[in-house]
Amino acid sequence: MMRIRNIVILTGAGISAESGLATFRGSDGLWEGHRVEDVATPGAFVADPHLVHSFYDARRAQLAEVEPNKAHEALARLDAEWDGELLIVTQNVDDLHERAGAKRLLHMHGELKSGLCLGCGERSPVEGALLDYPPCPHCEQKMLRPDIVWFGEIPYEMERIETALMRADLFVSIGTSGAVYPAAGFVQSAKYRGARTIELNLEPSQGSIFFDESRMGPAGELVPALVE
Ligand code: BJW
Repeated sequence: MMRIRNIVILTGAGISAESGLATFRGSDGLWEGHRVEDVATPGAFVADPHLVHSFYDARRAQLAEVEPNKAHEALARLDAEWDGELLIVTQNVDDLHERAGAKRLLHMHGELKSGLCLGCGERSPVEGALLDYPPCPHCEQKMLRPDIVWFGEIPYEMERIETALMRADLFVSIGTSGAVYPAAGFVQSAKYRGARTIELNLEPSQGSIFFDESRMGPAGELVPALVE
């Protein structure tokens, strides 16, 4: 049995589902009532900034009503206790991993509680509504857009992720459908480098065949069981 030192964990919307946040592609998916292309592309923001700001402002406000669940808490415990390398790469734009206490974490698709300045390109924390057009704290211009990686944009920290994947002995994917690249390809990168690969999901993901092991069920049960 290979000794595990370096772990990469990829999380998706399914890990936050038991906290009450909708996933993207489920039957109660977030996109119901919104066409993806209406809100999740740079072109859509240019065409209708009011609609896009309203959508993300509502989701940012919803964060105050939800709490991290057992899966977030289990990963935070693993982060605190694991003395090898560990990186939690989340596709989620919520803040539930950090509220559970995770530190070795990056948000590859951006964050609801951040704004990206169209003037100076700086990222800054946002608490209220971007529809109020708050000024950028760096350049003072009222040009903040949601700091969300939309289709056609390059996700954050790809180099750091690729480096971690190259060093990983274990890759765990939790609550993601495997429908969106480049995250959907991480399992193949990790496997190519020799990592053991495990998926935890309610149902087989689109990349299920690439995993050495698939455990099906709710993240709130499967993640604590994996970590303990
Ligand atoms: C549970 C559960 C429970 C439920 N317990 N499980 C053709 C081929 C390949 C690629 C492309 C292509 N055409 C275009 C592309 C690229 C494109 C892409 O992938 N498109 C696809 C539609 C094909 N990708 C991009 O444009 C990306 N950028 C890019 O590729 O740049 C080029 C580049 C990159 C790197 C290197 C070099 C070049 C950017 C993608 C940005 C994605 N953004 C979004 C929207 C954010 C806005 C927002 O939040 O509103 O990010 S899309 C949306 O999907 C969101 C999510 O992070 C992402 C993934 O969704 P996720 O998390 O998997 O959620 P679901 O709902 O799909 O799945 C949930 C799962 O949980 C399900 O399986 C459930 O069963 C499960 N579940 N409850 C456990 N309790």
